[in-house]
Amino acid sequence: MPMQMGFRWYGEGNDNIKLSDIKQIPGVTSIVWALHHKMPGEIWEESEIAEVQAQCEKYGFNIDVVESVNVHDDIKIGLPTRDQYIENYKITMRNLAKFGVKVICYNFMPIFDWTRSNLFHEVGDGSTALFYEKGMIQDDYNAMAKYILDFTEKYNMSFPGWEPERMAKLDELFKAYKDVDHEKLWANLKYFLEALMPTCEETGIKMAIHMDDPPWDIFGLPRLLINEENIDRFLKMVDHPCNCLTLCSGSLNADPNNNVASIVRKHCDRIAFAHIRNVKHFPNGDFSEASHRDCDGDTGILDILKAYHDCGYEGYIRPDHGRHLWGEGPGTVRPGYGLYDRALGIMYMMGVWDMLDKLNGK
Ligand SMILES: [Mn+2]
Repeated sequence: MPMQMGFRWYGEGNDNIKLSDIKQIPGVTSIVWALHHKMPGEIWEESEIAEVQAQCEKYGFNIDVVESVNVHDDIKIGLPTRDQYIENYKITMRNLAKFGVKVICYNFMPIFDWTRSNLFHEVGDGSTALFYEKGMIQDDYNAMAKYILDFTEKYNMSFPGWEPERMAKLDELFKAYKDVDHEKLWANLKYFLEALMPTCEETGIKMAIHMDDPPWDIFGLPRLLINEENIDRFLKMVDHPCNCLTLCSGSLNADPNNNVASIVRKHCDRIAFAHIRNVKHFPNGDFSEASHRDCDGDTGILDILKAYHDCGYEGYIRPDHGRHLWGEGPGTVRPGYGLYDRALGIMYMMGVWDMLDKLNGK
């Protein structure tokens, strides 16, 4: 079985991109989806899952990969209430398995999900991309949250991990995380995963943790999935074939010291889901997202794809964020999730992959 190409889709009425558009991109077999109206900790009901499956099935897509089932803060903080939320998570896993779901992507970042200082930064060719200005993301978490939330409000969107209900209680959340240092967060992650592994065995679902984005502590909050050493620790900590990675090349390579291709070669059997994204670095530590073409950024896209191919990767793969092109912009597109650049990214990846197949006589 070859690798399986996916495309992230935010759902009917929640995404301007239509499944019929995605159908026209060569090679896509999986819709990467989620129930975006669900708060962390809520149970995903069978009827809701069935609806998405029926929509995707109409176009011949499977719904094998969910991104994400978000983890409740009480689990990350390690509060006694976490057990109830873990039980809810298991019910959601069982419900998802009934519809063929095989991989759950999630993250374990305290309070903030992915973080950027500009969602529509001019790249220089007329397109825009997500941008991270290091100097802007230092102490004032309220200012950063305000930038994102003003944007979501203005364009009537919500971003996963940036639920306005949670963000309204930022000061409270920071207080709740006050004693959660790196070691405490590792312990809470271990507790969560050890509780879920029997349900993974029962359902066949792999839990695939996304890398932290960006891969360093922000606003004094600890982050764990940031480099090869910590990935080694994570996989050893719960050494189970269902404890897997969503290896996000863009997240990791925001730190230029990370060599994503070497991590692929080391842990290919534990990568359930691959995100391919290119990042361009600036000398002062800022970074911009870039097209998937290898030479447009510094991530080493060709080396990464070759590593997956050499290892006989059979998991799921998707283009991660793309630039906004050809009229895509604020109000018409989810930042990073336009149609065109991700479609171009898929064609680039497919071109590389097909050639590697050919050179290897496949
Ligand atoms: Mn990613």
